[in-house]
Amino acid sequence: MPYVYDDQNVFARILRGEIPNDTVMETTYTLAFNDIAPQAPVHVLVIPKGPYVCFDHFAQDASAAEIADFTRVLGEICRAKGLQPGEGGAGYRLIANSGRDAIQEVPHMHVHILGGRDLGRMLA
Ligand code: D5M
Repeated sequence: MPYVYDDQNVFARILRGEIPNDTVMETTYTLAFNDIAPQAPVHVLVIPKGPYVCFDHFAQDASAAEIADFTRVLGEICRAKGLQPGEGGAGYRLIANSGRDAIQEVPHMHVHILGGRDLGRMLA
């Protein structure tokens, strides 16, 4: 089945400047902003600027440059927030809810960066 992108979703509207956001970092291909309902002291959403519905759509259709940029932004934010476990930070969790079973609310590919507290075990 082809991916169908709904350009009225809230992140599409943020990208068009129709809704404000609390930007953390912006590059040519990627935007990162604070989650409106933070679940941890650090809760940043990282989205590609392209119209991708979910992670597998992004992985399939995005260019190598978009994917590299997105991945680098994720790492840069983890470091900028002091979360990097190798250098004194206490770690972080990346989550990409995709589709119905994951209860993806916003149908624009995004990765949550969570950190700044003990996040507990996710897989039990
Ligand atoms: O999570 C979607 C996330 O998007 C959820 O944590 C709330 C957040 N959200 C929704 N609207 C906004 C705006 N306007 N700014 C910032 N964050 C927002 P999901 O993975 O789809 O379940």
